[in-house]
Amino acid sequence: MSDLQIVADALRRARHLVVFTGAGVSAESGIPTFRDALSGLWQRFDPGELATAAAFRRDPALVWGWYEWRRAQVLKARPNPAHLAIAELARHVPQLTLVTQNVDDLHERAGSPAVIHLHGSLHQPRCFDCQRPFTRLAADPQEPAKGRRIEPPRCLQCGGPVRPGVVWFGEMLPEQALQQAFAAAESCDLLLSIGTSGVVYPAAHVPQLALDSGAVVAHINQQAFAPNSPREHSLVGPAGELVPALLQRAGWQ
Ligand code: BV8
Ligand code: ZN
Repeated sequence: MSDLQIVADALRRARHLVVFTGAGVSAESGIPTFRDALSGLWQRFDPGELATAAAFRRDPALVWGWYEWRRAQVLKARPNPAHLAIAELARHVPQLTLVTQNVDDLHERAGSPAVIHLHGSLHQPRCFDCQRPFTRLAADPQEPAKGRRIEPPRCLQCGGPVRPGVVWFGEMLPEQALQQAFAAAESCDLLLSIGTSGVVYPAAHVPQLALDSGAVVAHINQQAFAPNSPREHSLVGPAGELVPALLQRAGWQ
């Protein structure tokens, strides 16, 4: 029996499904993945260098410009068939917990009701100094021309620089989101890991926790994953094709 059918059968039987997504689920919406966010405007910067508080302190306009460039892309993008199929899954399984590492809002715009954002969101900026939410974000961000920097807006209360509402390297993840994700991984019977390279921790613990807790884990990725257990499967291909195919094989579409 094909891996696709094995996973589709596990999907039909699932009482509690966890869907864990990374940048690959938004790739077919035209959003560069974290690794190839280097392409285009930013190939001369290492995102691991830009996605840090130190980089923001050093050059707030460069980092703010990078995030505004990314936010402009998200606002222009549309959910793709993978986001839509994940939202559809919630209408068929008794319980679905959606956990994402992505900072875009494409899951929400595809209709997924509750999204656990482990690494925050581009759409919730806050003051770098006093942490107050900043609610005056431009509806249509200026797209920085090649290398142009954009001075971040100033906090209305304390005048501090506004930062993106994302979790940077070296920063703690939101405690409640992380606990919810771990608890769901420990109690699910199937976890679909979609479009993630699984290199960033502690988020990358989630699929392993599900596997260690006895769940079936399926990696949906353009790259093949070498399974470590008979309960681990690798479905190779674009998420925009494979997730709808799973829905069909489960007889739900
Ligand atoms: C923490 C938000 C601890 C920002 C992100 C030294 C100092 C400090 C910390 C560390 C350190 N060394 C290691 C660490 C830990 C560090 C870490 O794990 N580093 C890695 C690089 C080794 N982690 C942290 O720093 C975390 N915090 O540890 O705090 C602490 C303890 C005490 C006190 C204080 C702190 C915080 C990490 C959060 C970083 N923020 N995002 C932003 O977006 O700018 S991470 C970012 O990259 C993403 O959110 C994601 O999590 C991660 C990986 O990206 P992916 O989503 O997997 O995307 P990627 O491009 O890698 O892969 C895409 C995949 O999709 C590929 O597999 C590809 O094949 C596939 N694909 C592509 N197209 C498709 C597809 N699949 C299907 N269909 C397609 N069409
Ligand atoms: Zn402030």
